[in-house]
Amino acid sequence: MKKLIVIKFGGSVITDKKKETPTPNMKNINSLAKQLSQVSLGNRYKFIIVHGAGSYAHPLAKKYQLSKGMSTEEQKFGFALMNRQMLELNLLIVKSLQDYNLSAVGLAPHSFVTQSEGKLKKLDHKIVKYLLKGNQIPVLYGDGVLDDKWGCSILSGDTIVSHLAKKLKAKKVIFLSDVDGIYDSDPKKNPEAKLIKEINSENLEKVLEGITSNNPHDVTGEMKGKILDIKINLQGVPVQVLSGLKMGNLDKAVVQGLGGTRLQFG
Ligand code: IP8
Repeated sequence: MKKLIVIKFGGSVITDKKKETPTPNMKNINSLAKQLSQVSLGNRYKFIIVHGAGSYAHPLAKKYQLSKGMSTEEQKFGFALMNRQMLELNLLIVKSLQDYNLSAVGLAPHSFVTQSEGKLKKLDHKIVKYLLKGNQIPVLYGDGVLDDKWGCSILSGDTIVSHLAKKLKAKKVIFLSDVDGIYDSDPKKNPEAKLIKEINSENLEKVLEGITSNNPHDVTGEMKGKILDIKINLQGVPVQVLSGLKMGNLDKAVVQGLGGTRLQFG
């Protein structure tokens, strides 16, 4: 039986997240594709890839205030723009994976996922399941989606990761970010920040106190939201957060369970 692993390519790895306009990081995208092709060689795993939005959607979501609906014509245009830009980012990633001979299939969440007041309502995981059965790699992403109460809302890639990992009984979840894992304070601001190797129910509160968000364009609350999401939605699933910028990291995380921060609740 092949082990199912859900991998999130963070928006800060695949794009330049500080830019206001869509700016891909092709070097990192290609490096991740290469690493995934290497780790796929032994044919021991099935993968679901979920990627973040970075500069392809966070600035637009903020500019048009799309996290709680779209009532004006301007907002509806912003929503359409955001959907298109995310399709473009997904295409770059899918193409890079295919260039490394991986059967990656892009799935646009805005076309089959709905939310209600910003909470996931319907995601047909069977589409993902069928692709996995055929040894294909579904590639989903954080997106602006329709919302039955607000008109539209933001579906974070992390929500997709948790939902699919739970529904499809993943053996492991890996979050690839632009830092080596989770630190006791922000490593981009504090050179003394220490990497936390393990997070569990015992040290959770202390860890949460030390984390601060440092990107004004990010509408999804970054690391804190991620940790709480993991605690609530990924009970019993081993999770690893590590840098996607270093060659070989993906292999280390998938095969040996090493590197970065490991989280497990329950
Ligand atoms: O980058 C956010 O997804 P994330 C999606 O995974 C949008 O947090 C549309 C801002």
